[in-house]
Amino acid sequence: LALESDLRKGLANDELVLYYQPKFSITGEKVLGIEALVRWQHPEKGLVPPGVFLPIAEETGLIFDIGSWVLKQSCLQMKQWQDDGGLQIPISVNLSSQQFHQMNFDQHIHAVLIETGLEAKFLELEITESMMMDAKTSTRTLQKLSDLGVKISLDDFGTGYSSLSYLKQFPINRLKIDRSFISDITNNDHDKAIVSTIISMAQHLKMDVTAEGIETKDQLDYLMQNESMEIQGFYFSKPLPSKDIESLYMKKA
Ligand code: G
Ligand code: G
Ligand code: NA
Ligand code: MN
Repeated sequence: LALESDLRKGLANDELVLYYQPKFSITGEKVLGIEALVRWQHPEKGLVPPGVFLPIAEETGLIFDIGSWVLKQSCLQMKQWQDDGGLQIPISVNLSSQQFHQMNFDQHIHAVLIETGLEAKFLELEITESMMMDAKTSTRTLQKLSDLGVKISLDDFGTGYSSLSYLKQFPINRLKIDRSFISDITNNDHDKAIVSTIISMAQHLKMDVTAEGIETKDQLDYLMQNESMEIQGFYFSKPLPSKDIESLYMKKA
């Protein structure tokens, strides 16, 4: 496959780049965290989104090298923002299933933290429910990661097939409410019920909550009563190159 060998070369030639999407307090005044999102700056095709090349990376095993690169680069960048800009917020990194389930993944994370100098509490790993199908192995890995001091977020929450008992046994710090529950929240009573139930459940389980995919003022206004909720979405910011994060948001954190 042409794209596969392109991707292999791209990785070697430093063509992967990270974009960064800030996550805000509900008023938009504070940046509470930043999510790293990988893109491929292809010499001819331009900016290729992860939905196009990550499936190829997963089929070919390139995902391990790409995943390691993303982790290291994310930690380096946040460490630099902390040292130069005084940021005291976490960087979130999305994991693929194969990456999470690789042998000694916790030791890999530990090594990246040592190498980059980022404190564990400033790294947040985003996993999805569908990655946790083998509950026993997953619990063990999550527990080791949690013992390191890194934070765990359950991404796209509500769209997978996990049972609620997972929430009981996994050391999870944050639920990210999937944007499919947000897109029609001002009109749809079922979405309203689901979102308020997730928020209340998270509070009782002492987990933090992020609402994803906020695109409009109406959606934000609807969520406004949830003071401690973290907000992510195009309404406040789309994913941006690092220099834009620096010029726009360093002061806000
Ligand atoms: O950024 P964008 O909307 O194009 O992301 C599309 C999908 O790719 C999302 O599900 C996102 O979680 C995933 N994604 C983005 N960056 C990474 C990454 O570094 N690793 C993994 N495993 N997934 C990522
Ligand atoms: O699966 P995950 O939640 O990691 O997906 C992250 C991706 O979602 C981001 O890379 C970004 O491109 C996309 N995204 C972020 N905010 C919004 C939004 O407000 N609306 C839509 N449609 N997509 C968003
Ligand atoms: Na994510
Ligand atoms: Mn998500």
